[in-house]
Parts: sequence; structure tokens; C-alpha cells
Amino acid sequence: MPQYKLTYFDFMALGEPIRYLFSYGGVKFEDNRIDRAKMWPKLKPSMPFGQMPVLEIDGHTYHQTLPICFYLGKQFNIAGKTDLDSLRISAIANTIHDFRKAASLAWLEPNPEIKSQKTEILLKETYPYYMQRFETDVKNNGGYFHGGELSYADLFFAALYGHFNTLLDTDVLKDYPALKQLVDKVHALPRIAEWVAKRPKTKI
Ligand SMILES: N[C@@H](CCC(=O)N[C@@H](CS)C(=O)NCC(=O)O)C(=O)O
Repeated sequence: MPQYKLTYFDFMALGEPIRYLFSYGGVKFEDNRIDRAKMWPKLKPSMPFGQMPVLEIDGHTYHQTLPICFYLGKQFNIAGKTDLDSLRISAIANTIHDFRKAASLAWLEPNPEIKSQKTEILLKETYPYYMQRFETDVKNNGGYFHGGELSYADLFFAALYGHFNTLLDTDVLKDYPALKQLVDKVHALPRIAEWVAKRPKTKI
């Protein structure tokens, strides 16, 4: 079994889908959490593209959340049976990642006036745009994002649920019952439930 070391901030955010995948697969990993204020400025120049998460596999460093999730999804047989299934699953995960980026840009905006404009667009336009489409996908695919069975896109979304709630300051799934059922189903998987119970509790 390879040695895995995940390096990310002490938040859920983009680290959490990777942590969910390791938990789902029942694979041990080192959960290396970086303090943003104290440790990050020194560490940033050593990162492949100045950002995290990064995953070390037997001492080799890999970056970019989505390819890491695809790789782990493949290891655990939840990355699609055929190449076309994989294409669809990866398109969904990328789209969830796009939504996260839009939400985090509003949340991180330092100028209060611009932040309130960005937040209004996020809440009134971007959020319903994405969630309505995600909800329809899950309704049309037997309660999962693709093919009536669990894929890493489902884990990706469920892992980001708490993070989205913080970014939008609301329960983002209150009007989206199919998505809520999917997230509950993922959180009822025994190894995921075990991870969620024992993980460090963070807001973001
Ligand atoms: N495309 C990258 C984005 C990574 C990213 O945005 N990382 C942020 C944290 S979520 C980061 O490292 N921020 C610190 C910085 O840029 O200095 C991925 O999906 O992994």
C-alpha cells in the first residue's frame, strides 16, 4: 500500500473531498494541516503552483484537487465503469468545483461594497443556477449524480456541503430535497460517518 500524505489548510474546503475519498476507501493517510497565518507564507514557495491541496504518494508530490479525486476514485472503483461514465462524472465534479470557486470569491472579497454586490449575485443568481441543475441531475439519475450509483462526484459534493453552508451562510440544500437525500446517503456510509465524527471541527 502506498504512503499517502495530504497537505492542506486546517479547513474542510478543497481538502475535504480528498479526506472523504480516503475514508471511503478505508485507506490510511497523513492529514497534514497547515496553519494559514503562521506556516503558509513559508511553505507556499515550495508548492508546485503555490497552492494546496497537494498529495504526496510515496514521496512524490501531486497537485490539483480534481485529478487527485479522479485518481483516488479510480483506486476505489467509483470513477465510472466506462470512459464515457468517467467523462460525465468528471464533468460533474468540475462543475461543483466551479460553483465552489464562485462562492469562495464572494466570501473572500476584502472590499465590503464589492463583497455585498458579489454576495447578492451569488445568492440570487449563481447559487440557484447551479443547485437547480444539480438537483435535476440527481433526480434523473436514481438519486446519484450519475448512472444510479455512487461515484466520486457524489462524495465531492457531500464533502463540500458544510463548506458551502459557511460560504453562503445558509443551509444550501433547504430547497433541494434530492441533493439533501444524496448527501445524507453519503454521510450514512459507515466509513464516512466515522470520519465525520472524528475529523477536526472547522467552520470553513
Ligand atoms: N485549482 C486548484 C485550486 C487550489 C486553491 O485554490 N487552493 C487555495 C486554497 S482552497 C490556496 O492554496 N490558497 C492559498 C494561496 O493561493 O496562497 C485545485 O483545485 O486544487
